Amino acid sequence: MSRTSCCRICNGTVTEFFDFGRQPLSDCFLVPGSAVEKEFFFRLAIGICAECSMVQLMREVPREHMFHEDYPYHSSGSVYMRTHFENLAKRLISTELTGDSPFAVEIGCNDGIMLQVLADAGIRHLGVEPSGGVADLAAAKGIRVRKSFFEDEVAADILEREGHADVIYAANTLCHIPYIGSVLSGVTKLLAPGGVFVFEDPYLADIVARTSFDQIYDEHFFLFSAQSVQFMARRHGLELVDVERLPVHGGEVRYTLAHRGAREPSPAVAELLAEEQRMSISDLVTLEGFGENVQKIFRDLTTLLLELKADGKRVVGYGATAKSSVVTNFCGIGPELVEFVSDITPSKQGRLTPGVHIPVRPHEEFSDAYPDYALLFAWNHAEEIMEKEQEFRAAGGKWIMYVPDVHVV
Ligand code: DWN
Ligand code: SAH
Ligand code: ZN
Repeated sequence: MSRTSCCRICNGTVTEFFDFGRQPLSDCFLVPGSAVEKEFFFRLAIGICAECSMVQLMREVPREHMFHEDYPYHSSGSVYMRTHFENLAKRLISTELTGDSPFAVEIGCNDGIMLQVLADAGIRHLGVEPSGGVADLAAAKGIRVRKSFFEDEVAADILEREGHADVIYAANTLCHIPYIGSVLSGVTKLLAPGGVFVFEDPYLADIVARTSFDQIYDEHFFLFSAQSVQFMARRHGLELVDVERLPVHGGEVRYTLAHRGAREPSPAVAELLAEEQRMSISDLVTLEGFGENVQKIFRDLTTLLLELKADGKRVVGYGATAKSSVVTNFCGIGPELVEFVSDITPSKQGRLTPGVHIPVRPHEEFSDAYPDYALLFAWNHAEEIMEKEQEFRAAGGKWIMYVPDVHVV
């Protein structure tokens, strides 16, 4: 039985290649004792459009369910990510924001991790951020934030009030927006004739190569490739002029779009497109193979956790990531297998993880009595975390990893 839906980019036919079944909202951490029957669930499945090759979810979750006052993710939690965004901001300042009164807009600025650098440099900027709590954190740092979803009408209003933007930037946000056509028409209006729209998101080829299936969840509506982004850009009079592979969040690509004809595309674009062809990442056969690898991780992880439980070992989760929701709910990993999840984010602590309801505890509970094993849900921050958790290793602790396969280190 094949299932299909209508492509959000081109109205073509999207064919499903993997079904994760019934899933909760990945960033909805419950207050203990609250009405669990009110928890929102939906069927998480993913497919690819035969026409434009955009990989996308089969069903959209209403945006207000995900991005609201209590959105719990704080971008500034990772020191490595702070450096990553600082480097990007400095580069934009020296290459793009060089005119008389340059203006930069960030879509999804969260707690201001990137805009802080522009604000400190005295650059005119505006963050557009619908999640009130994190927007307030950014505003408290002196960053200009507009609390709304970025879309066509909002872009038109910003244009009227502030004029064209020399840079429009979005990190880990564009892939969150099913109504992306409205965002791109807004960008086309707001972007100065010689300006750039730069965005970075998890890269389909890395997800397939590493079987990082937990990048697929409610918030990640699209998984981009150079091929699908180029097609999408052209529909809006934009051109893909540069691509850069990034090591963050398990492998991303930073795409640069400009008005068509405004800039000469870099050779990196053709090179990445050719590599995608070689890897056949947009072939249904490749994506179905990915699905088989996901099933293997699922079986191996469940088996390992059951064995450790039978041996009386203590296992604690590390990082209450949005990504981990699909892992725990797909594999059926609850508090009987994972005692609690350690997380440094105050808004997640004291709550229960979505669906399977594992308690989230502050980091001190991890370091005060190290478990035998830590299941690294924040595997994308492995380098940073392993560096600061050397005492856990020294105390005999072991890490359980599940990307690209299940192994213990
Ligand atoms: O795309 C998205 C990315 C950028 O952020 C959003 N849809 C939601 C969110 O996804 P995530 O929750 O999977 O992101 P992270 O960055 O993998 O989350 C890391 C989690 O781990 C945070 O809750 C903070 C926590 N953490 C920790 O407890 N100790 C992180 C580090 C680095 C640490 O040392
Ligand atoms: N840029 C940050 C945050 C990523 S999390 C980082 O890379 O760490 C995704 C963010 O996108 C959330 O803060 C969410 O509130 C925001 N978001 C979701 N839809 C949006 C939209 N239509 N316009 C602007 N921001 C949006
Ligand atoms: Zn399509």
